[in-house]
Amino acid sequence: APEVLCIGESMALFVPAEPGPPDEVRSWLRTIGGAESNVACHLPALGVRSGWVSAVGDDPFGRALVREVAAAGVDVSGVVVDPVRPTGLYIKESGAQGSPVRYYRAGSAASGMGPGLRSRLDLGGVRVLHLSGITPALSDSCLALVRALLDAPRGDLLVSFDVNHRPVLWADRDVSVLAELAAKADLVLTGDDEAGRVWGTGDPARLRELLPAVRTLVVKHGEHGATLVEGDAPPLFAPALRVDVVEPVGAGDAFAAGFLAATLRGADPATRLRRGHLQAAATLLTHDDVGTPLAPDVLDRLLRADDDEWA
Ligand code: KDG
Repeated sequence: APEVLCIGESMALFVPAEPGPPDEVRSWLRTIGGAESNVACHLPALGVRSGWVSAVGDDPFGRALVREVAAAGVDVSGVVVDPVRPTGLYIKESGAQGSPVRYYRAGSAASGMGPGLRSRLDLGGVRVLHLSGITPALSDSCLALVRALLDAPRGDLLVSFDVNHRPVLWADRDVSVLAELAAKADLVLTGDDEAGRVWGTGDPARLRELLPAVRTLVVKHGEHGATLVEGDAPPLFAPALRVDVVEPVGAGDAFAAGFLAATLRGADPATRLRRGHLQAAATLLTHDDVGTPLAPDVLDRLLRADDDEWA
């Protein structure tokens, strides 16, 4: 059984396969992406069993998604095939300065997920349920699903919530919903920029006060580093690794995977943040949403290095 179950939409991802403005590009490389499946795809390489649940269309992109996520070692047995709605798509106009992302996902199979999915989940042996703020923006039924997951009694199961505020998805929706949902999770990951849009502050101490029931809060400060606020311990900042960014999309998911894996293995707080940064660095160095993990000897050296070798 998976230790970490990630739920959320993944899509076929198209990136230009030749230089030029997107309206002139004729060759596109088709890969896959989606915040939650990105997290799931990182985990097996980190020694953590993972699963991914979503709905895909009964179409070639849906089949490709399921096959390619499974190829990363992820349990995809919970994925539902929607006979009518299609698999969503998105395109990424690559660049180190942030990549404009365009979605073609309205009415997608995953947007048809709803609270009924909860009773079909096999949570036996699952230690972490990983969700993100993308799902509640997809449709009213997806919002109801996320609410149902956060409201159900959960015993020892830990619910992790990555805020992942995507402004285009919230254009017609009330973003305070994200604050309401995050407040019910056990672990919240957020960038300070998106926290500013959701809570009006990216300050870790202030966010801690706004999320009193959240046990573990990680606030990411872009290329500078991240702050962990957990229980009653004083906030802990860890600098990020300095890298020459090729393309940033997916770095947050990589961070979440590294942090979750280290947390499940009982690592100390500083190591958990470093594991997050190292996994993010590997993704920042590629055009891919997931990327290739850094070599084990490089990881070991960086985990033991002094802070001043970092940011
Ligand atoms: O975190 C990366 C994701 O944003 C990307 O893979 C696409 O899931 C995606 C989304 O909805 O933005």
